[in-house]
Amino acid sequence: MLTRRQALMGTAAAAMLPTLAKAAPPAAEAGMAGLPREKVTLVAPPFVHAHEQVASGGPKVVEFVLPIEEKPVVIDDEGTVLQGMTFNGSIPGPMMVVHEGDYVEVTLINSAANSMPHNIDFHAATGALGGGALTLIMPGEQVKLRFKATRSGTFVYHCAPEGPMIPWHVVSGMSGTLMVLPRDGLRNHRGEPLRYDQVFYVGENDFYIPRDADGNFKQYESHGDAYAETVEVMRGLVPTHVVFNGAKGALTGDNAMKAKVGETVLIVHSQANRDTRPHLIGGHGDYVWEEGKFANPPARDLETWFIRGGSAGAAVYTFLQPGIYAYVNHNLIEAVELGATAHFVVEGEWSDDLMKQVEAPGPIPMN
Ligand SMILES: [Cu+2]
Repeated sequence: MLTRRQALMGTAAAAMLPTLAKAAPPAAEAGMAGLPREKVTLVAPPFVHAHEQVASGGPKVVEFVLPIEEKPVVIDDEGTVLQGMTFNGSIPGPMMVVHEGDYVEVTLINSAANSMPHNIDFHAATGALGGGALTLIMPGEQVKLRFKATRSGTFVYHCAPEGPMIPWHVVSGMSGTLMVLPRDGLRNHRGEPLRYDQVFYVGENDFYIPRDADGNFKQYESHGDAYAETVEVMRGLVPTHVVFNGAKGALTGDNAMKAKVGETVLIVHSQANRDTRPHLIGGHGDYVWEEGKFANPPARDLETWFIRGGSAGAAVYTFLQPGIYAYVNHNLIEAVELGATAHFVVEGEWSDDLMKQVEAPGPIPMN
């Protein structure tokens, strides 16, 4: 006999609960008691909450609060509306940073204003569907999950409620990234310390907005109204939008990311659903962890890197020239037509040695 809650959660996840509930022995809890705790206030991407690159102490419990908000989101400059689902109100969800050996403790809150069950699957976590089996909550509920960050790297987290709800929630905006830094910070291919001056989190999303008979994007009153037709578009596997930070143009113009010549920037790029190929036009990836896992030495001098759908990669670059750099998904149709373009505005002094216009454009000499 299933309760309504179990029915909504799905029997597989519900069946795991009794076993899992008694799994934590008291000894483990006692060990936790001695650890220092830190409460982190999350910030909206592309920015990342303040954090140490090299851990100054031993492992701790890092506490995050992650409210879920279902809301319409405008995703392009024509006013197209996605029936969005968000962690912390942003698409992508906020980036969280801890160190290897720390415990991540997340309070997930599904507000009563929401209409659906949600949960969270951390690719960085071990067991219980990445925490998904322990975190499924109805509107009006909250849940607290703790897991040990045992592997360093950048890892996607996403909502994964059940069946067809999984891809729908993910392509509605419910994904983000957890970065687990090595305790002694990042290292280059020779094992020497690598530090960054700034970190930016670029979350890429593919959206599937249905069109009406005239080819215009349709708008719906609610998530429920949007569901059936959205799934039809999803099944075609051709996104109508491929964007950074939840909307076409979200990281260009006034919202461009800013840096200075000589500054070293860490760019974390996630795609929870689909492959992508980040490229910094006019720059490079000095050190790139395509798979985002810091136990592996970084590749060097990359022109374009590959982020597998369902993962987050990391690239370090020191800007050498001023100017506006486009940072794109180098499927250029997706970059230009579908929205996957961001800008870095970089101030500083130009190096003629690195590049110089030797002759300005002019007529081809007759001769
Ligand atoms: Cu969800």
